[in-house]
Amino acid sequence: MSNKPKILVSRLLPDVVEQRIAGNYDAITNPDDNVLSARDILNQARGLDGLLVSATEKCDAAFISSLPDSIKIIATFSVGYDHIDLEAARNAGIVVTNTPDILTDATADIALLLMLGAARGAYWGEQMVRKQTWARWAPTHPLGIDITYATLGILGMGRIGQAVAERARAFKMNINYFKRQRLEADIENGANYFESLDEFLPTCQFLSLNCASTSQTRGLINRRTISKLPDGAVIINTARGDIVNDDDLIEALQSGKVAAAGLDVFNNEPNIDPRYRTLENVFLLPHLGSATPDTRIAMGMRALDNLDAFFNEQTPKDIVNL
Ligand code: 8YV
Repeated sequence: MSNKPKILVSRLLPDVVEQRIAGNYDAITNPDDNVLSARDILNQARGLDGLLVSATEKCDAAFISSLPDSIKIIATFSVGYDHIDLEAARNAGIVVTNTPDILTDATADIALLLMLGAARGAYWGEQMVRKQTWARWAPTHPLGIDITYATLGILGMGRIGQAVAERARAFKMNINYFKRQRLEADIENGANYFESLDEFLPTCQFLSLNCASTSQTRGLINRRTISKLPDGAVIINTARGDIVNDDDLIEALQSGKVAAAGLDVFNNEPNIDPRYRTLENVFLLPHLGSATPDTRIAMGMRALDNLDAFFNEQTPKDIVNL
């Protein structure tokens, strides 16, 4: 019998990550990458020491309370951990870890792609070419929105928000941010701090959502907050879909109050609100924030570093429910 720790790995991970898992763990893996329900995981959980999940597996209080007592760690292959009930895990004596830092650049790159794509008509422009509705070039239409010298408001200026700001500086954007606590001046690096959301929103020609999904931020972008934005604002979301109220954003996109949106994340992925697909002024991506080979490998390695530390009786670097 192997004395390696026993884990379940919910999704198929990059080859080198799977190889490291095979070397160090007695693992139940998912080579076909089927989407596992909570029941599927629970049915295989007996005798396990830990779980390596991703954001596609909802670990709510009911799931956590049904896990065998032998499971002492849930490592998630994601920086976000809104799919895990941290308090239920803490109460069950389960450590939860995530994978911060290594997907910061890849996600910030996607935020800039969305910002440019939404503002300059990447969707409708591409449709014109592909559908052959590009009859002739014209000086007056169609036109996009300049990002250079515009004001970018960053909601949630953590690691990813700061990386978005760093990129936006190359476009000479004026950067404002809203966060619970002001950053140190060297990290702020010229960005203007707003303590009040209601004072921050009217400044945001571009609004980039870079906060975590929490009880304070869910539904934060709604009719009331959208009404505070300047007319013709552009909204970018690389954080989580549930920060946005879809009915209210779609209404604002239809009326032109919000001129365009760039969205990489949605409520109820992948079954998103179908109205988004019909809007010309949205640029949509299928949750690609961390989707590069190096980033996905680094995420897997980071999740394994946390598991290895835990099973070697060291403190994992990325515990999120202390
Ligand atoms: C991941 C993400 O690709 O890490 C996160 O929180 O949102 C994504 O970039 C995805 O969640 C994988 O678990």
